[in-house]
Amino acid sequence: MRIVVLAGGIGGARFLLGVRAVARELGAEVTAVVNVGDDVTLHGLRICPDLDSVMYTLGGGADPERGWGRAGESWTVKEELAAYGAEPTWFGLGDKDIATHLVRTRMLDAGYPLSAVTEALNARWQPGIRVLPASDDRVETHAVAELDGATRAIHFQEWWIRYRAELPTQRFVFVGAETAKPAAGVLDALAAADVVLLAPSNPVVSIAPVLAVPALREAVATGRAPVVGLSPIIGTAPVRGMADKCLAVMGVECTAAGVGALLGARSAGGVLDGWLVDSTDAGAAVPGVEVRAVPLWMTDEATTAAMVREALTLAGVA
Ligand code: GDP
Ligand code: FO1
Ligand code: CA
Repeated sequence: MRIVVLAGGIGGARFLLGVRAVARELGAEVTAVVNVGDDVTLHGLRICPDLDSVMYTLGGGADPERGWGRAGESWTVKEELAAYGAEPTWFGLGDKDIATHLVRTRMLDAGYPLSAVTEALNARWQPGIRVLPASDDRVETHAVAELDGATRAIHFQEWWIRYRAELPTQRFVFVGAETAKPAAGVLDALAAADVVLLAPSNPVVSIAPVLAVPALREAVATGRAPVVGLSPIIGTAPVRGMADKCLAVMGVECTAAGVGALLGARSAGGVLDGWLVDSTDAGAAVPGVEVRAVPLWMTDEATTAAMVREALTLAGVA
């Protein structure tokens, strides 16, 4: 069996731990197609937070508390940059993490596409799955927000970290998405997939920018493989993070049903055949989508693997 997972950072990475465990039982191949909308260049370094969260988590090198960056990290470079007053001081780069960005930036500058760079970085971490960026082209999430009395588009990282997702915000724009092509390997993986899973990632700033790449969305929406998503919202709150603030910008109710409706049924121009919601949200309905309620807390690899088995069953491939 071939499984393709669309994923963001921390939620996507934890979900992929469960997918990898189930894939090992089944002898299945897994390809993760990861959001690049959070990517940013700071201090001359190209930083890909979601790709790195997936790589470090599956490679056993992620910080378990923060969820992003490396375990056992030190912050000497960050302190030295701050001593120079080198902006932005609101973005913290760890010393170990910086080595990743140095290698990535050097390879990109030498002309390698992000997919090739990602493969090279992952060769060290041996994640046990194939990790692909959604696109080799620039697809960068910006927030159109009220700031200093004006309406301005700011990079997602500034909106998220510096302003804690608290600015009055009109909308998100995925800069470059319209002309972006899926990264090398993405369309082949989707064409060969037996099932496509949408990780319980932030629907607005992790899953939406992946699906904003036109040919990628088309392949998911019209492909032969069934598509099953898992809700990142349990009850009326995200399990962690600020997805509620992102959904508010979209005018979407922060519930499993609200997010399911945002993704929509494949039969109605959306991307879902099936939608898994948490047991506490039993009764949630999404027009045209088969909804099933099961425990959706990724407390450890075993509970996450159980979620993956439910998703494969709902897709009709288990
Ligand atoms: P980010 O890119 O690092 O923000 O991570 P993702 O977008 O991949 O995932 C963030 C989302 O994961 C948040 O909206 C959380 O609600 C969701 N999430 C985190 N842990 C869990 C969990 O245990 N269960 C479910 N259902 N969702 C979770
Ligand atoms: N999140 C923070 O809240 N503060 C930071 O200083 C920060 C730095 C950082 C550096 C590298 C990296 O890969 C991720 C980093 N994050 C930081 C997390 C990141 O901003 C977001 O959580 C994700 O982009 C949302 O998916
Ligand atoms: Ca993200």
